[in-house]
Amino acid sequence: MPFIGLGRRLKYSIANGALVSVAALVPPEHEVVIIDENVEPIDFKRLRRFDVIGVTGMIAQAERMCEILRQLRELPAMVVAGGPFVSVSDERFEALCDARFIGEAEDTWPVFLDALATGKPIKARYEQAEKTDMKRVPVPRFDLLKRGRYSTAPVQFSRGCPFLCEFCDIITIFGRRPRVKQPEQVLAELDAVIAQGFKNCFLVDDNFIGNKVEARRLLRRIIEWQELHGFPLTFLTEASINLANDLELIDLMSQANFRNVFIGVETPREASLTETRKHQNVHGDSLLAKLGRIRAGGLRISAGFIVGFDNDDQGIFEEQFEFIQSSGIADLSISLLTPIPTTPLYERLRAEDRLDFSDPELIYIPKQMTRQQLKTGFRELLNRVYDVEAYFDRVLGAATGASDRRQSIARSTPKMRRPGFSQRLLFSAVWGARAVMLAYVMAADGQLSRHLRVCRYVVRRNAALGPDGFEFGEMVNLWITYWHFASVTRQLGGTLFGNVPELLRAREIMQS
Ligand code: B12
Ligand code: SF4
Repeated sequence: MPFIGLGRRLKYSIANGALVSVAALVPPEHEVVIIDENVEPIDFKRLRRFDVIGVTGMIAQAERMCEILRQLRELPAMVVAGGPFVSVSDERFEALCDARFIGEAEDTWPVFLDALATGKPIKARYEQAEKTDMKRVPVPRFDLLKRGRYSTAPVQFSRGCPFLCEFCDIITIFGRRPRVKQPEQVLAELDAVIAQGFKNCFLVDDNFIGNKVEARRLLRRIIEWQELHGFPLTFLTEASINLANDLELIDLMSQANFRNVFIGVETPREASLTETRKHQNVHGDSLLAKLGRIRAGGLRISAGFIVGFDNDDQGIFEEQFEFIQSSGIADLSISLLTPIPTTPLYERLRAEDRLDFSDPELIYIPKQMTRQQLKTGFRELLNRVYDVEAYFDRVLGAATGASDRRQSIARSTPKMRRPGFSQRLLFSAVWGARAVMLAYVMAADGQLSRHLRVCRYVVRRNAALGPDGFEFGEMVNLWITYWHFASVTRQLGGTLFGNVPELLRAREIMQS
């Protein structure tokens, strides 16, 4: 998602991991070019000179993938498709490309390229017999990413997750036994990442702590690496909430300069968590207590929430709103429950005859609400959560104890270079300029006076927090982040929001 901060498209935040990983599997005698529509338009004429064109994407990009594949069919190249969405619905791409790649491609992609180069027959469908041995995965081709277009590099440590969440396709694509790279491999990737000028790194594992022993082993090596290089990288990742039960792991993450962790909180309603087999969120103490421990360890939390479980009735929207406000989580995504093919949820709804593709926004029949009630409640919840006052209420509400957390981070990373006075002055000037730009964008959108009113209230509340309050730069950053998320929410409010690709729907209609 491009960062909609200051009215124009800033750098796309995270480079996609598949692009650089699949490129690294191509033998060196071939030339590889990465084209990422998130940062540049596709020049179809230029594509005429290529022999093979591969397309990747996830469910939210499925429509666009199909449009692109249709246009590519007009070119002389061999056209192939792979990635998360193809992996769960490959037959839907049958007519759109010459070959589909299901799941991981470390074995199949080189076999395909070799067949092509040596004139052997090509198959229409490739699927690995065995899961990839992560110890053999080469360093991704970060050097092929357009420099300066991304803020964050993708590095993958593990694949697979031990949990059982009913809606999740990670376990159907990658399996439940987490497979990991060796620390040396990851460190080599970090070297390659900083060589390309990156300062931020997303460990793009779906659950970084799927194997806690290995995660600890890696973190210790990352800490040494950071100290050796003067802490050149900040990290963010995704993890299951049982991270809260392992204070040592949280501390190691903090020492390794992990700043943010995305957690699938999903819902405060226990019956819904149990229904969806997200038992790790129910076990032990409350969700709020767990989130509090992770935050106290120095990690900022972003989170995902879902509405539309069978145990969700119309009261869920208020319950989610109250929970979200008391959680203090600033950056969050809320989704409608989406049955992805291959998942146990998809199969269950099919068995219950509740898949219904007549509504492109919601492809199943909810249990305790009409579809319209669920969609309206979802939209209203999004708008409430991203109302500017609600946003700052929860951010400031969670700030208590922030100075202790800052001190604990400073203790965890004693060898990290802290900015001197002149550097701090420069940062303030930069943030000041950004604040002015943001005000300009808000004025153009007719929202400046409302934000200025809220700003006065926020500044007063922030001052009352004393040492726990946010510094000027942090506050501007929060406001820009708010603007980004609120803009995205506004876009979602008026258009399709259910992550349900038309292609999926059309196919199912044809089948029924
Ligand atoms: C980082 C990430 C993001 C980033 C995106 C960054 C980016 N620029 O793409 C952010 C945070 C923005 C994001 C957002 C979303 N994401 Co996301 N995301 C991921 C995550 C964690 C890592 C992706 C990655 O880099 N993987 C590493 C690469 C190496 O793995 P891979 O893509 O599977 O590639 C391998 C094979 O698939 C294959 N392959 C892949 N492509 C191709 C192409 C060819 C030609 C070939 C031969 C092979 C091949 O080879 C690779 C090596 O084996 C994945 C989960 C995961 N672990 O992969 C989810 C995931 C892709 N996201 C998912 C979802 C649902 C979303 C959202 C819709 C969530 C939401 N409700 O809002 C949004 C959509 C955003 C949008 N509008 O585009 C789902 C997709 C489900 C599906 N089956 O399509 C996943 C799988 C997670 C999940 N199960 O929930 N996401
Ligand atoms: S914890 Fe996350 S990755 Fe693991 S099964 Fe549940 S949703 Fe999927």
